Amino acid sequence: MNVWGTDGLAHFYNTEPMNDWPFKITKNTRITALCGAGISAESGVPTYRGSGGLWNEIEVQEIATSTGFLSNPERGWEFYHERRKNMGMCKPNPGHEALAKLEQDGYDIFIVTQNIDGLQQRAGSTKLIEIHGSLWKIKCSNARCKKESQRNTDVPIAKENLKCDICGSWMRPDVVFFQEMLNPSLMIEAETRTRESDLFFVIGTSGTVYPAAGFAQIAKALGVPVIEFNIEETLLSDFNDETVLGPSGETLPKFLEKHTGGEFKF
Ligand code: BJW
Repeated sequence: MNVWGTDGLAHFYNTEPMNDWPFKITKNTRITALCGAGISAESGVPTYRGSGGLWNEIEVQEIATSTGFLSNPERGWEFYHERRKNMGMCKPNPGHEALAKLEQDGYDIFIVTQNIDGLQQRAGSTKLIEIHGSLWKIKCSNARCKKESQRNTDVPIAKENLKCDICGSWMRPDVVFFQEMLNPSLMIEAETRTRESDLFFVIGTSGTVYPAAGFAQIAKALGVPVIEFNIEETLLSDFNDETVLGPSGETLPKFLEKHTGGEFKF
């Protein structure tokens, strides 16, 4: 389907790998992929928004903000322990694996993921930054405390480890809550890479959360081709050159095989 956007440019909504897209991906093509919860949906990880979305079930202000979480840390940890338990049972899917294999085959792919589940690293991607943190790291909730963020995969975390051993404050998941700044050095890395890209993928994100969604807009403004992979149109669809509709575990491998001229095989 070919749709004319408000900017007067043609926007393509495809359910099949594009036959007419002229771009050939080679090992010199610098690809950046902005990923969101949708890429993990086929692994069984719930998305945040839309039907079945995690945020429909909870009061976001009470859990996913610093003041909400610290107003009742036991309730907050109950929520995050449950997610650790569920996510720990999930496995990477073909969408994660296709991006990981692309890197392993020598293609220049860099991932800016909003996901905290660690599934892309488990699939084998290493050139990746987690801009919203990780469910598998914890840190002290006292910003002035010197304790460093640490990896912790316990489910549940033992009660004594939920208090900082330096200052006694509550530990919290090392994720980015609403109204919290994202790590500035990761922001610079993401923006620099976006600006240097030849091709930009937007995979499984609703594009509602900033500053993450802004990277797709930066890429577009710089004339970098932006290709979206999603099961439906999003707020970013009008900024994209193409939207490939369908589950990313199916569309991504096909797309990559097709647009490398068959050189990449999944
Ligand atoms: C598939 C699929 C399949 C399904 N295949 N696809 C007004 C305007 C602009 C900004 C703001 C504003 N008001 C407030 C803000 C700032 C705020 C923000 O953006 N809010 C918006 C909601 C409006 N941003 C922040 O607060 C950020 N910090 C910040 O801005 O600091 C400065 C500041 C300081 C002081 C005051 C205000 C600002 C921080 C954002 C942190 C986000 N944190 C979370 C939680 C992480 C921890 C946890 O998980 O518990 O990160 S929120 C949640 O959303 C999570 C995600 O990473 C993030 C993005 O969600 P994502 O990945 O896009 O998921 P969904 O569910 O939204 O979409 C899934 C998509 O997949 C859908 O499109 C499906 O169709 C698709 N899909 N199956 C392909 N098989």
